[in-house]
Amino acid sequence: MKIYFAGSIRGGRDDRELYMQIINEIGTHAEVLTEHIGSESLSASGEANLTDADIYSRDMAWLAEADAVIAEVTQPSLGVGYELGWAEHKKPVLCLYRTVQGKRLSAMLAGNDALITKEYTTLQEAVGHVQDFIISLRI
Ligand code: 6K6
Repeated sequence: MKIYFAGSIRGGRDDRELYMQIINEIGTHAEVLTEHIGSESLSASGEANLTDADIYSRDMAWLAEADAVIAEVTQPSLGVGYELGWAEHKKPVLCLYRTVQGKRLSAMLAGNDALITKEYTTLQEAVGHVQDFIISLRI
């Protein structure tokens, strides 16, 4: 099974380490097409050897190839929003949102029946949501 993991890059890298931990968990059940999203060397300022057009073409090809999408959506990101809009109604999609005091997830995700949205506070909870989602894909 191939999973496309989506997380903020130019939207901000504050949650990078969390992405890496979620990617590691997904990787114990499935192939993660986008492992680089958690990479320390992928900063918000760039992957110098790829043009934006290269990144777009590569990522859209991976998205089309994926069996499902898992997105960490706490840090708002135009790219992640675009990927989710493309994937809805085409693939199963799990959105993980870390509860942050004083903030709320966009209604365009929270109110969207085409997406499974799960809130969490601890990594353990996020891992549980990933496991439940992957089990549901196998049924
Ligand atoms: C990083 C900084 C500048 O250029 C880079 C390299 N860029 C990307 N590499 C890989 N995937 C990317 C890149 N930029 C966007 N994406 C895709 O969009 C990823 O699959 C993420 O899920 C999402 C992040 O979008 P932004 O808007 O936060 O960058």
